Amino acid sequence: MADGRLVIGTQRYSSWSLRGWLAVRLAGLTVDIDVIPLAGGGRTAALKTLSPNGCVPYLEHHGAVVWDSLSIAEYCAEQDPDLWPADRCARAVARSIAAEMHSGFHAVRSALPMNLGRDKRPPAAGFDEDVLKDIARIDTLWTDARTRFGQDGAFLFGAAFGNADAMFAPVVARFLSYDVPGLSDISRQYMEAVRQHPLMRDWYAQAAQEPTDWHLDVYESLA
Ligand SMILES: N[C@@H](CCC(=O)N[C@@H](CS)C(=O)NCC(=O)O)C(=O)O
Repeated sequence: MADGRLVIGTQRYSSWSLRGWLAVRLAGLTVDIDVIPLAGGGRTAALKTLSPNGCVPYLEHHGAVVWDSLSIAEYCAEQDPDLWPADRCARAVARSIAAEMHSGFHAVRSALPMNLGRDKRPPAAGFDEDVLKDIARIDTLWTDARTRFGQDGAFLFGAAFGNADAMFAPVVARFLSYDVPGLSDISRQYMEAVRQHPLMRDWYAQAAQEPTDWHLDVYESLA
């Protein structure tokens, strides 16, 4: 019997859901996963009466109610502290970059929406200055974390795929599908490691099984 449930949106598109789902799976919570097809533009009626903020991801676990991806990541780290690095200074950086992802990078998020079905190609309109600035900042964060803290493995803070990687996993998906320019070799290797992580393979496989009538023109028609 499950200890609760995690509600997520269409896996093809829902970048915030991916973050919450990764944290829940990494922590090994035994919860049912309910997928709700998103309507696009924040107008998914079924969510408005479901979660306190009308959004996914949304977690119920042993009587606790948790919404918002970063809160879910923190809740999961209470169950499994290894989701953050053990070293205090590394952990401070991991939390900071996870928070920076959560509150920032608006240009990348709006110009390059996650669509796991998109073939690897740049947007027809190219990359504007704000998007390139976000890409450069993310490249710096990844390169810095990998160089300073990640030497003993393939992820930002080493061998373990943790909360910081979970927060950036949808960015990896975007950077791959929009074939973004200007990334260091270190970032490119990191993206490949994230893409090949078993949980990411699972997520992509599940997304590929979603009914095609869940596809949204607003994302599919992006040239
Ligand atoms: N800050 C929130 C953002 C969550 C969010 O915007 N989720 C989107 C799906 S990716 C959503 O639920 N939108 C509402 C809707 O489709 O009605 C978080 O980190 O979880």
